[in-house]
Amino acid sequence: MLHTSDVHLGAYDSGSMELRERLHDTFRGVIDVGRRERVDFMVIAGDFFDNARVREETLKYAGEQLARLERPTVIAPGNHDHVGPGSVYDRYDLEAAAPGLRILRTPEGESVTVDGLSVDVWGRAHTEQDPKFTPFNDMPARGESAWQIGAGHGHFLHPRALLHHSFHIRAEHLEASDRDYIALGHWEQLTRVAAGPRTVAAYSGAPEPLGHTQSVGGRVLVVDLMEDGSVRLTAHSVEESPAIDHDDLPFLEGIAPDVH
Ligand SMILES: [Mn+2]
Repeated sequence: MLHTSDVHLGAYDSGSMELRERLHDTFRGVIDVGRRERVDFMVIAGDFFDNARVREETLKYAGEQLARLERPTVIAPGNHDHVGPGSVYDRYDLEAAAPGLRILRTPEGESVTVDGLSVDVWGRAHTEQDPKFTPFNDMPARGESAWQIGAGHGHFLHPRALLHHSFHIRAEHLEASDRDYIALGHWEQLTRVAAGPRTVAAYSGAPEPLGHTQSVGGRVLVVDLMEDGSVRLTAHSVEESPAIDHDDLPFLEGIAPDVH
Protein backbone atom coordinates (compact mmCIF):
# COMPACT_ATOMS: atom_id res chain seq x y z
CA MET A 1 0.00 0.00 0.00
CA LEU A 2 0.95 3.62 -0.37
CA HIS A 3 0.73 5.74 2.80
CA THR A 4 0.71 9.50 2.62
CA SER A 5 -0.74 12.31 4.75
CA ASP A 6 -0.59 16.06 5.29
CA VAL A 7 -0.64 16.88 1.60
CA HIS A 8 -2.46 20.14 2.44
CA LEU A 9 -3.67 20.59 -1.14
CA GLY A 10 -4.93 24.13 -1.61
CA ALA A 11 -2.73 25.61 1.15
CA TYR A 12 -1.62 28.35 -1.25
CA ASP A 13 -4.87 28.74 -3.20
CA SER A 14 -5.24 32.37 -2.15
CA GLY A 15 -1.51 33.08 -2.23
CA SER A 16 1.48 32.37 -4.42
CA MET A 17 0.66 30.73 -7.77
CA GLU A 18 4.15 29.22 -7.82
CA LEU A 19 3.74 27.54 -4.40
CA ARG A 20 0.28 26.37 -5.38
CA GLU A 21 1.61 24.69 -8.51
CA ARG A 22 4.49 23.17 -6.57
CA LEU A 23 2.12 21.57 -4.08
CA HIS A 24 0.01 20.21 -6.95
CA ASP A 25 3.19 18.81 -8.55
CA THR A 26 4.15 17.19 -5.26
CA PHE A 27 0.90 15.29 -5.08
CA ARG A 28 1.32 14.25 -8.69
CA GLY A 29 4.72 12.90 -7.54
CA VAL A 30 3.01 10.88 -4.79
CA ILE A 31 0.74 9.27 -7.37
CA ASP A 32 3.74 8.65 -9.63
CA VAL A 33 5.44 6.70 -6.81
CA GLY A 34 2.27 4.64 -6.34
CA ARG A 35 2.07 3.84 -10.05
CA ARG A 36 5.77 3.06 -10.35
CA GLU A 37 5.74 0.80 -7.28
CA ARG A 38 2.51 -0.82 -8.47
CA VAL A 39 0.78 -0.47 -5.10
CA ASP A 40 -2.59 -2.18 -4.63
CA PHE A 41 -4.20 0.69 -2.72
CA MET A 42 -3.48 3.99 -0.98
CA VAL A 43 -4.30 5.38 2.47
CA ILE A 44 -4.27 9.15 3.11
CA ALA A 45 -4.05 9.70 6.88
CA GLY A 46 -5.60 13.15 7.10
CA ASP A 47 -5.07 16.74 5.99
CA PHE A 48 -5.31 15.82 2.32
CA PHE A 49 -6.83 19.28 1.86
CA ASP A 50 -5.58 22.33 3.73
CA ASN A 51 -8.98 23.89 4.39
CA ALA A 52 -12.64 23.81 3.38
CA ARG A 53 -12.34 26.87 1.11
CA VAL A 54 -9.83 25.51 -1.38
CA ARG A 55 -10.56 26.40 -4.99
CA GLU A 56 -12.90 24.29 -7.05
CA GLU A 57 -10.00 23.58 -9.44
CA THR A 58 -8.02 22.12 -6.55
CA LEU A 59 -10.86 19.70 -5.73
CA LYS A 60 -11.05 18.73 -9.38
CA TYR A 61 -7.28 18.29 -9.54
CA ALA A 62 -7.37 16.06 -6.44
CA GLY A 63 -10.02 13.85 -8.03
CA GLU A 64 -8.04 13.56 -11.27
CA GLN A 65 -4.89 12.53 -9.45
CA LEU A 66 -6.68 10.00 -7.22
CA ALA A 67 -8.19 8.49 -10.38
CA ARG A 68 -4.76 8.36 -12.03
CA LEU A 69 -3.55 5.89 -9.38
CA GLU A 70 -6.08 3.44 -10.87
CA ARG A 71 -6.28 1.73 -7.47
CA PRO A 72 -8.62 2.21 -4.48
CA THR A 73 -7.87 4.93 -1.95
CA VAL A 74 -9.11 5.35 1.63
CA ILE A 75 -9.07 8.85 3.15
CA ALA A 76 -9.17 9.36 6.93
CA PRO A 77 -10.01 13.07 7.36
CA GLY A 78 -7.76 15.17 9.60
CA ASN A 79 -8.15 18.43 11.49
CA HIS A 80 -7.72 20.51 8.31
CA ASP A 81 -10.18 18.49 6.21
CA HIS A 82 -12.67 17.45 8.88
CA VAL A 83 -16.15 16.13 8.25
CA GLY A 84 -19.37 17.76 9.49
CA PRO A 85 -20.86 21.17 8.69
CA GLY A 86 -18.93 22.98 5.97
CA SER A 87 -16.71 19.98 5.22
CA VAL A 88 -14.55 20.17 2.11
CA TYR A 89 -15.78 16.64 1.33
CA ASP A 90 -19.35 17.90 0.93
CA ARG A 91 -18.37 20.45 -1.73
CA TYR A 92 -17.36 18.11 -4.51
CA ASP A 93 -18.11 14.49 -5.36
CA LEU A 94 -14.61 13.07 -5.10
CA GLU A 95 -15.95 9.50 -5.00
CA ALA A 96 -17.52 10.04 -8.43
CA ALA A 97 -14.25 11.48 -9.76
CA ALA A 98 -12.10 8.65 -8.39
CA PRO A 99 -13.65 5.15 -8.60
CA GLY A 100 -12.80 3.01 -5.56
CA LEU A 101 -12.30 6.02 -3.28
CA ARG A 102 -13.69 5.63 0.24
CA ILE A 103 -13.81 8.49 2.74
CA LEU A 104 -14.10 7.57 6.43
CA ARG A 105 -16.81 10.00 7.50
CA THR A 106 -17.73 8.68 10.96
CA PRO A 107 -16.29 10.46 14.04
CA GLU A 108 -16.95 7.34 16.15
CA GLY A 109 -14.91 5.28 13.72
CA GLU A 110 -15.73 2.97 10.85
CA SER A 111 -14.13 0.16 8.92
CA VAL A 112 -14.10 -0.17 5.15
CA THR A 113 -12.95 -3.13 3.10
CA VAL A 114 -10.73 -2.07 0.23
CA ASP A 115 -12.29 -2.93 -3.15
CA GLY A 116 -11.16 -6.35 -4.35
CA LEU A 117 -8.68 -6.96 -1.50
CA SER A 118 -8.74 -8.75 1.85
CA VAL A 119 -7.84 -5.52 3.63
CA ASP A 120 -9.90 -3.58 6.18
CA VAL A 121 -9.05 0.02 7.02
CA TRP A 122 -10.47 1.43 10.26
CA GLY A 123 -10.36 5.07 11.28
CA ARG A 124 -12.17 7.96 12.92
CA ALA A 125 -12.97 11.16 11.07
CA HIS A 126 -12.06 14.45 12.70
CA THR A 127 -14.93 16.82 13.22
CA GLU A 128 -14.40 20.55 13.44
CA GLN A 129 -11.62 21.28 15.93
CA ASP A 130 -12.53 19.11 18.90
CA PRO A 131 -9.29 19.16 20.94
CA LYS A 132 -10.45 16.14 22.94
CA PHE A 133 -10.56 13.97 19.83
CA THR A 134 -8.44 10.82 20.18
CA PRO A 135 -7.91 8.79 17.01
CA PHE A 136 -7.15 5.36 18.49
CA ASN A 137 -8.41 4.77 22.04
CA ASP A 138 -10.89 1.90 22.49
CA MET A 139 -10.62 0.58 18.95
CA PRO A 140 -12.95 -2.26 17.97
CA ALA A 141 -11.56 -5.78 17.46
CA ARG A 142 -9.98 -6.82 14.18
CA GLY A 143 -12.37 -7.38 11.29
CA GLU A 144 -12.73 -10.32 8.95
CA SER A 145 -10.18 -9.48 6.26
CA ALA A 146 -6.66 -10.93 6.30
CA TRP A 147 -5.02 -7.53 6.75
CA GLN A 148 -6.12 -4.96 9.30
CA ILE A 149 -4.99 -1.38 8.92
CA GLY A 150 -5.69 1.57 11.20
CA ALA A 151 -5.57 5.13 9.89
CA GLY A 152 -5.61 8.23 12.06
CA HIS A 153 -4.53 11.80 12.39
CA GLY A 154 -3.07 13.05 15.65
CA HIS A 155 -0.17 13.65 17.94
CA PHE A 156 1.82 10.70 19.28
CA LEU A 157 2.77 11.30 22.90
CA HIS A 158 6.29 10.53 23.98
CA PRO A 159 8.71 11.99 26.53
CA ARG A 160 9.84 14.75 24.19
CA ALA A 161 6.36 15.60 22.96
CA LEU A 162 4.63 18.82 23.86
CA LEU A 163 1.63 17.83 25.92
CA HIS A 164 -0.42 20.84 24.93
CA HIS A 165 -0.91 19.48 21.44
CA SER A 166 -4.36 18.05 20.72
CA PHE A 167 -5.59 14.77 19.22
CA HIS A 168 -3.50 12.54 21.45
CA ILE A 169 -2.26 9.14 20.34
CA ARG A 170 -0.68 6.94 22.99
CA ALA A 171 1.62 3.98 22.40
CA GLU A 172 -0.83 1.94 24.54
CA HIS A 173 -3.64 2.73 22.07
CA LEU A 174 -1.54 1.40 19.21
CA GLU A 175 -0.37 -1.65 21.18
CA ALA A 176 -4.00 -2.48 22.00
CA SER A 177 -5.13 -1.94 18.39
CA ASP A 178 -4.22 -5.47 17.26
CA ARG A 179 -3.72 -4.06 13.76
CA ASP A 180 -0.96 -5.00 11.35
CA TYR A 181 -0.17 -1.44 10.38
CA ILE A 182 -1.20 1.96 11.66
CA ALA A 183 -0.97 4.81 9.12
CA LEU A 184 -0.46 8.09 10.97
CA GLY A 185 -0.76 11.70 9.93
CA HIS A 186 -0.40 15.17 11.51
CA TRP A 187 3.38 15.27 11.87
CA GLU A 188 5.29 16.64 8.92
CA GLN A 189 8.22 14.38 9.72
CA LEU A 190 8.57 10.84 8.55
CA THR A 191 9.09 8.54 11.52
CA ARG A 192 8.12 5.20 12.93
CA VAL A 193 6.69 5.23 16.46
CA ALA A 194 6.40 2.62 19.21
CA ALA A 195 3.30 0.43 18.85
CA GLY A 196 4.15 -2.83 20.62
CA PRO A 197 5.52 -6.06 19.15
CA ARG A 198 2.49 -6.86 16.96
CA THR A 199 2.00 -3.59 15.13
CA VAL A 200 4.08 -1.36 12.88
CA ALA A 201 3.09 2.32 13.08
CA ALA A 202 4.53 5.29 11.22
CA TYR A 203 4.00 8.87 10.18
CA SER A 204 4.57 9.17 6.44
CA GLY A 205 5.40 12.83 6.90
CA ALA A 206 4.23 15.49 4.49
CA PRO A 207 5.23 15.08 0.85
CA GLU A 208 5.80 18.86 0.82
CA PRO A 209 6.30 20.07 4.43
CA LEU A 210 4.77 23.47 5.25
CA GLY A 211 7.27 23.88 8.11
CA HIS A 212 11.02 23.90 7.61
CA THR A 213 12.53 22.11 10.61
CA GLN A 214 11.81 18.52 9.63
CA SER A 215 14.73 16.10 9.56
CA VAL A 216 13.19 13.88 6.90
CA GLY A 217 10.32 15.08 4.75
CA GLY A 218 9.24 15.04 1.13
CA ARG A 219 8.57 11.32 1.19
CA VAL A 220 5.81 8.80 0.86
CA LEU A 221 5.75 5.34 2.44
CA VAL A 222 5.35 2.12 0.52
CA VAL A 223 4.04 -0.49 2.98
CA ASP A 224 4.66 -4.10 2.01
CA LEU A 225 2.23 -6.53 3.62
CA MET A 226 4.38 -9.67 3.43
CA GLU A 227 3.24 -13.23 2.95
CA ASP A 228 4.63 -14.21 6.37
CA GLY A 229 2.41 -11.59 8.03
CA SER A 230 5.17 -9.04 8.63
CA VAL A 231 5.08 -5.42 7.49
CA ARG A 232 8.02 -3.66 5.78
CA LEU A 233 8.24 0.03 5.04
CA THR A 234 10.19 1.85 2.36
CA ALA A 235 10.25 5.63 2.24
CA HIS A 236 10.26 6.90 -1.34
CA SER A 237 11.14 10.43 -2.27
CA VAL A 238 8.59 12.27 -4.37
CA GLU A 239 11.55 13.91 -6.12
CA GLU A 240 14.97 12.49 -6.91
CA SER A 241 16.43 11.37 -3.56
CA PRO A 242 17.06 7.67 -2.95
CA ALA A 243 14.58 5.50 -1.03
CA ILE A 244 15.10 4.75 2.69
CA ASP A 245 14.79 1.11 3.75
CA HIS A 246 12.71 -0.07 6.73
CA ASP A 247 15.70 -0.59 9.05
CA ASP A 248 17.11 2.88 8.36
CA LEU A 249 13.93 4.84 9.01
CA PRO A 250 14.02 7.36 11.85
CA PHE A 251 12.43 5.97 15.01
CA LEU A 252 11.05 8.92 16.92
CA GLU A 253 14.32 9.79 18.68
CA GLY A 254 15.26 13.42 18.58
CA ILE A 255 12.19 14.59 16.76
CA ALA A 256 10.35 17.73 17.74
CA PRO A 257 7.38 17.44 15.41
CA ASP A 258 5.90 20.18 13.26
CA VAL A 259 2.14 19.76 13.35
CA HIS A 260 -0.59 21.50 11.40
MN1 LIG B 1 -3.07 18.01 11.06
